[in-house]
Amino acid sequence: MDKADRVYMERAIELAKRGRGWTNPNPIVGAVIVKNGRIIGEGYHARYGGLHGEREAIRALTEPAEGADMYVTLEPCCHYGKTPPCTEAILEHKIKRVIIGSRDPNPMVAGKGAECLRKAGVIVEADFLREECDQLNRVFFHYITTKLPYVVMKYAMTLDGKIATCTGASKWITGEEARGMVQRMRHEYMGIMVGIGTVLADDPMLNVREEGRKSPIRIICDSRLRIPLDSRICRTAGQYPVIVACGTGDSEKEKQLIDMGIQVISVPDSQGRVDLGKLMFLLGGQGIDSILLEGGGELNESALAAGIVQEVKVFVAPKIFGGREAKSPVTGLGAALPEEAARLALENVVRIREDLLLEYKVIHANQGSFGK
Ligand code: AOF
Ligand code: ZN
Repeated sequence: MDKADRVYMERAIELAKRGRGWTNPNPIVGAVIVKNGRIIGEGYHARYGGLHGEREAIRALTEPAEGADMYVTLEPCCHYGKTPPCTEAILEHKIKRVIIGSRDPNPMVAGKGAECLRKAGVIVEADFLREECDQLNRVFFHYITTKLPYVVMKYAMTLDGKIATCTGASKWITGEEARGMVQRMRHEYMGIMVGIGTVLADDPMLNVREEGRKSPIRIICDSRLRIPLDSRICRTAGQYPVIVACGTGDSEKEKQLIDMGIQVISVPDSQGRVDLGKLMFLLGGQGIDSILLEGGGELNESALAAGIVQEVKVFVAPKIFGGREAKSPVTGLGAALPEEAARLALENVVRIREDLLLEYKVIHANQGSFGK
């Protein structure tokens, strides 16, 4: 593989990214077809249920693809799903060589796509820029293998670890650009989840206010169904879907919420609170592959303790609020000893003007007595 191969695969990766937020729970995929050192077709999976990236590239061909190379970020599928197998289209168009980034862990495809092409005489080069390609579909890989949503905990705090001042004021902690980034981030997840405390304190909308982006399903963890019927979330349930998860329910309130078009899921744990593990199982079953968890502190701690969080994204603003009563991002009981801490691995540091975005992968969330 040489420099040109890298350039074409990088192009396929860029194309794949355009589908972000639109293909869930399916993957984002980009493909580039090259003949005699020129791109003769390129495309990406743009919408859930639409043509796969490979077929989009083929559809865009400007000349016959016979003898051409295809660079594709994910192993081509070989099954009949919503669309016919991409391997068939590749063979029909007599593409000679297929360069694949990620392997597809979908049991219907895993290894079979590449094998089907090889058997038909196509040269297949696998694992090319695999790490970069795998980064594109972390959510898909997690969801297709576990059927559980990929949960990302996100919060913004000051340098002294506060998410609000001592009076509860939190607008704003980070700058405008970092806040814009959060809006774009929300678009990439199928669900956005908060605890009832956040709804009672801030009466948030939890939608995406940018043109051309979609809003996630709003999921509220509300053990005792305290959500006010006149909260902005409830009032806009017809426009942006809402799921309220409760523990010990209240059938009258439940009925009122259902009448407003809200889905109520009752998943009590032994203490009558929301059983987050069970909730994730049910949300995964509904096709929700990804959730952005936006607090508050109690829910964040329960989520870490329940082991449902895969990633943590922290915005850090160059401010210090101070104040004994000022809220912090993770509360609950917390760890008793440093060795019982939730353990994370730093993956990325991004500077956004004066703010920082720190991205971590969760290694051990519920070790020792953390959260117990
Ligand atoms: C996509 N887009 O570009 C590629 C996919 O439900 P279907 O029939 O659209 O098939 C979905 C599966 O196809 C998906 O889980 C993945 O394994 C494979 N490849 N899917 O949505 C694409 N290349
Ligand atoms: Zn396909």
